[in-house]
Order: sequence, then C-alpha cells, then structure tokens
Amino acid sequence: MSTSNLLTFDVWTGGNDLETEGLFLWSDGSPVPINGSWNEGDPNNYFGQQHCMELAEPHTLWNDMVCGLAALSICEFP
Ligand SMILES: [Ca+2]
Ligand SMILES: [Ca+2]
Repeated sequence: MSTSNLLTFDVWTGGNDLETEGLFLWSDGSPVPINGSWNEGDPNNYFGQQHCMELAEPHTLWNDMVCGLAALSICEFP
C-alpha cells in the first residue's frame, strides 16, 4: 500500500462521545472544540450509533461514525 493509497481511506482521529452522547472528547479526555471542523450536519449520531470521530475523504472535515470499523488512525505526538 503506497502512501497515496492511504489517503483514500477514512481515518480515525480518536475523538468520541462514548461517555456522554453529543459531548466529544479526545482519547486523552480533553474536549473537542464544539465549533471544530465538523462536516455540515455532523455530528448526527446516525441511527443513534455514531460515537467515534473520523476524517472522511477528502480528510478536511470531521464526521461521527460507528465505532469498531477497521480504519487507519492518526496520533498526536510531541
Ligand atoms: Ca454519538
Ligand atoms: Ca455522522
């Protein structure tokens, strides 16, 4: 898989609202900015089942998605 191919997949960011519906936190527990880079209409908690934040193609906006799907992840490092 080339690097360019990696960009054709949705990517997990680590943000989620598993603890409190609608309140998204990063995996370290810090809050996701309420006026962040959400796609228009998201987070929509579609069918009441979307609790994990992804970068969907073309990777410029956030979307809440069903957790547990196999996808690449991005990490923050110092
Ligand atoms: Ca949710
Ligand atoms: Ca969604």
